[in-house]
Amino acid sequence: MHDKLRSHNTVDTFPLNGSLSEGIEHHLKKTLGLGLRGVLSIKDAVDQKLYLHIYKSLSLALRDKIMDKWIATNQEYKNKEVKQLFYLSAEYLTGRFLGNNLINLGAMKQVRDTLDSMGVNLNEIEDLEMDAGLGNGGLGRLAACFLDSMATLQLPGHGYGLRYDYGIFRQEILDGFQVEHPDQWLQHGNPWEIQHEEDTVIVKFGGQLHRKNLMQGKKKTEIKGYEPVAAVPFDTPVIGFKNNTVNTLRLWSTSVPDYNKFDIKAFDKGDYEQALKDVLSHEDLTMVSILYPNDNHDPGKRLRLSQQYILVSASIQDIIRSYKKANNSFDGFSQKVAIQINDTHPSLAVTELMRILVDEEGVNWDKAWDITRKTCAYTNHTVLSEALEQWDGHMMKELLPRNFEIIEIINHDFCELVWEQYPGDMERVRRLSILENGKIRMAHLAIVGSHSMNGVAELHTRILKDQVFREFHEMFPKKINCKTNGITPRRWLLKPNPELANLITGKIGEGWITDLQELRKLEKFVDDSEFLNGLLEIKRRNKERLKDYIHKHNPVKNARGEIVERIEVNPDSIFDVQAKRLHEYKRQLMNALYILMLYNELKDNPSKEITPRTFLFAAKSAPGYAQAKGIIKFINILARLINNDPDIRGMIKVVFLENYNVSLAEILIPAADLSEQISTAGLEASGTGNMKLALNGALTIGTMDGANVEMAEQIGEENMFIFGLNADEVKQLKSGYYNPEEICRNHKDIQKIMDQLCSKKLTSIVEEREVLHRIAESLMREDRYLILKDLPLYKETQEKVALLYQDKMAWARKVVFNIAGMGKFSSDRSIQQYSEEIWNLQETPVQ
Ligand code: 26W
Repeated sequence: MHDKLRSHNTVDTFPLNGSLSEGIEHHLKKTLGLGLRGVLSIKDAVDQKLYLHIYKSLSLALRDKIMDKWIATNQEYKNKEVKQLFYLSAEYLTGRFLGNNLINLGAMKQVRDTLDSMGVNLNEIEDLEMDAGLGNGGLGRLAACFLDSMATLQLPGHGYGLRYDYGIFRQEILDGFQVEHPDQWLQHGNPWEIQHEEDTVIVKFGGQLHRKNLMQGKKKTEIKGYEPVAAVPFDTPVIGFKNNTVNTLRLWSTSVPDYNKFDIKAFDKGDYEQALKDVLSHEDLTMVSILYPNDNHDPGKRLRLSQQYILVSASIQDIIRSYKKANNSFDGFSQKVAIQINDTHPSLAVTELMRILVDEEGVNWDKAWDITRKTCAYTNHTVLSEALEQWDGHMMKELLPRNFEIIEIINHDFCELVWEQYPGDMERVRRLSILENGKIRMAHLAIVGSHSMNGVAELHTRILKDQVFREFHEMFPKKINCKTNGITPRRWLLKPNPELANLITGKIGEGWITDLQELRKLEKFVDDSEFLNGLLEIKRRNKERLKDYIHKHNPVKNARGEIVERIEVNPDSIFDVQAKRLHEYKRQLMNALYILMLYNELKDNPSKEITPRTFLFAAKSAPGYAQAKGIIKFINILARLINNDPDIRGMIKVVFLENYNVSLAEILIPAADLSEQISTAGLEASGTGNMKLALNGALTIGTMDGANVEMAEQIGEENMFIFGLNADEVKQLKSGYYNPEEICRNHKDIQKIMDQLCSKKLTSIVEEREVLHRIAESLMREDRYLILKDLPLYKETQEKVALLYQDKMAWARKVVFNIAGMGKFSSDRSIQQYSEEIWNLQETPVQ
């Protein structure tokens, strides 16, 4: 029934001319060796139910088809000697490749038809692919959207990252608790990547520094007695939308994994060193690499520092190697190369570029420093202090002696500069210094070593300039700038919501796919009832698809993993979605407290009728983040209580969706009516889920935080549900007087839920009571994120949502304004701005 929801009718542009079947058969028979067991055709593979093999050989056959464009793209960049951008990121949350590549290639329909004619359903094949989950959340997904946009805009831009053996953990919810499993995304191999052993580089750890005297009093620094680690690159094609550009995502691998030795108990407790101990082939340097599952929290671990250095050193060596093939002087380096540092995780790029230029290429220090700053630019993604990376100086000195020394020199020169500009102001020097109290402040290094630092939304950038990095802004008033985040409309509308994509194309043509501002034209149709009904019907079908998914794939499980109950949701209810990493500042807890208040109201007034609502949560918590894990448990306690209470008459339902990842997002987001973007104002740098949900026709309930502010500008505040303190008010309140107990005294309904959390009313299980108690305590003691403060207004606003939902047409009209206002939030626009204002790239079409 749902096939229609997964096929779209943009026109195919990439002729396969029947050669695809030949390609698939070739790979089935020969590459995968199935010829030996009598598989000579696709039909044979179908008969033997070898679907995974069909997935693999289809992907390999498509990769073959892409190869010519990939080669041509590289050639074009080389021949034209264009400037190239290298995006350095510790995370890429790409999700699955097959469907996206088919769309961007313009080959979806042919492949679907080819497979159909052999009795194979493309959707089922797509579902066999494992998600590439090499990221935690927003930052990693942004990197993936940016790659898509660079290729679509025909810009010479590539990604460098790490080929983690384990990506973000697979989450299971057992008895309401989060349980983590290792993500073995490579267990069936990865047909999209190509290993390039010939480009292996050596990354050096530890050792001692030696000075060699050269002529004219010059000195050279060498590292002796270091421990070498080989980094092997794996390349994945990044295909532009219906053009000839194929850029490269190059991920570095250092390992041959041994999954059996992984200590999952230690992993669960947040102890990654211990978890990996037995998997390491070296004493302390990892051979197996794993994504650190922390979002906005700096663990300060040695293993993470070595990962970051492998990424940085291998990438910079690679960049310089290819630069030298075409150039014999470093004078023009910054005119040919741009490096974007995605948060501070790869900020050692600054010192590594200096090290190679000075120590290995013989460039003098001042010139190298000039080149480095002109080449590097840094993006900040967070203002939370616990997320701003600081490395222990001793650790860095031991692991990376020369890079540490270079930091000391850079810092010395920089502090001198501050002192010159602000003579006598020693305190200021201390505040700005890169090294302080034995720690290295990586953001300071990144700012000093770059020509640009950007925030990811206007409000966030303002906070960087006025608060977090105010004195840097004072010194370098042109350096800090804003590049508001965006999302790719290919992955976030065209692919996951083909019916909506078709409806839109039917009204305004398909220009929006590569020029999202075109969506503005939809405003003309706000009074077109056929269009409005179309929107509502499509939403309804997407909700049914999610309903089926939940029934099939998201049952309630007990502690032993046995299925206790299948969940039925009501597609006529409001699908109220909060999907994002679990973090206190994102305030999933405020949402949950509101649910408890609503539940109480229904219990107190047994005949009360409300707009039926399904509260959908999807969130992973960092394994070592106890408070966040407690909130997951709380939501699941609520779900058990409410979903099984006959008094509620099915009017509210709470569902926690297990293992949120890109593929689940592609099902969840098109089905959402309401998008929860309720962070404490000033703390969410941008958010990008807010954009994905609005683009798919969900209305937003949110605070004036991150990119919500700019969404309100584009959509019209009257078409969103904005509530709560703004960033200035939050700042004021935090520096003044705030007493959560007072809120309880003034609001009976809030007092009641606090009492419930502290009593035996919600659960009789001791362990669960402790969880609830800890939550109540955090709220009453400090309420750092001002949840109780914003709760009354949040509740009021939720009541407005419920009322509006009763008027289908009024709701649909707002949906139109939401979709129509999303043009600004295409990552194509973001990338265009990076390119023009930071990187200075040239659009380079491939013939
Ligand atoms: C050192 C540990 C660590 C790990 C990840 C610190 C910080 C991070 C990231 C910065 C967390 C992250 O993903 N931030 C999100 O980035 C998105 C893309 O810019 C923004 O939309 C989100 O608001 C921001 O939280």
